[in-house]
Amino acid sequence: VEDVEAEVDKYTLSAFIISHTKDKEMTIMMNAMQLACKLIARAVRKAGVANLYGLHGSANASGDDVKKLDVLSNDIMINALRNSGMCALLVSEEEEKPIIIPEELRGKYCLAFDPLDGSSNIDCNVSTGTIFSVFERKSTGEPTVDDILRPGTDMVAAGYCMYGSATDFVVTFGNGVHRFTLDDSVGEFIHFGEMKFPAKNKTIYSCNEGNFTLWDDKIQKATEMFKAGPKPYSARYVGSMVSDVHRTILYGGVFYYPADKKSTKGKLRVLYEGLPMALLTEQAGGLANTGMFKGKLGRIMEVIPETIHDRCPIIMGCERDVEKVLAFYKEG
Ligand code: P6P
Repeated sequence: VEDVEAEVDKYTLSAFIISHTKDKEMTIMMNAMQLACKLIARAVRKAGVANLYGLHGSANASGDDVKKLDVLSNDIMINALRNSGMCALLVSEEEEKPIIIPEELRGKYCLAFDPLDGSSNIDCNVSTGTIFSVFERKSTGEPTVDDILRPGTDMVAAGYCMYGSATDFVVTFGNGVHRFTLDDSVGEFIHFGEMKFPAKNKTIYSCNEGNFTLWDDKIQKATEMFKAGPKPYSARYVGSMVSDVHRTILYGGVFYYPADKKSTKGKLRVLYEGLPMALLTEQAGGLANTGMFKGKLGRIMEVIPETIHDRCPIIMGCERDVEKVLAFYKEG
């Protein structure tokens, strides 16, 4: 009995959103979001194997074509959010153009999401995730991209769902970061607690060093500093942004995907990678900076995307380590 009582005392994500936001429309929209993440989690857990069948060009047992997981995840996200009746415009990494919700199903939220970030890792069973950012439209009438081509400081919520050894849902409404873990036996995300950078941050740097020769000399020097010591940092890089950011907030350290000679804006997308992860990082007590971008150092939160798939450089993590990287720019 005690265990059950203890479980009941813990918040489910739904109960948390209601009590934390006291906003009916946000609650309805976030219920659709969590349903989508539960369905994607189930597909990822099951379809990893199905994907192997898919790799041999065969159909699955029921004779259907095996949908690539990222296409399936995209369909799940779009259907759930559209049917919630709370959204006006959706931007997906999988969709070239924004999705305008039909008038009869339209609500006040504009969302950008990557339905399955890091999906290239599925075939080797490395963790992946769904990342989302939420804006509240200011305009009326027909929604346009201007409703979402806005700075991160306009976001009203952001989060991700990580499909790893457990399924973790992490979200902020601008008042702290909260982590939930999926209890499959009841199909509920159970509140795990508030997520913050640790008081004592581990010395970890996380980047794709294969790009080293393409980086500017400041990023190269910062990376050499982490490796040189006096106590060398540990290198940790999953190659799935959700996993690298989740570990960075929980353990400390710095994750960076800087601009380079080939990609002058970096690789990661503003609306559904940079901005949501920057809000979460800042809300957890860290820093999220672009490094030298458009002639200045600046908060990722102040970047305004020029197009819905625009990119920006990323340096995010605990204050100690982000400042160590930025110091090379400040020294000139
Ligand atoms: P690279 C995954 O493809 C992704 O978009 C992010 O999840 C990840 O941080 C990054 O790209 C990895 O890129 O060039 O190191 O493979």
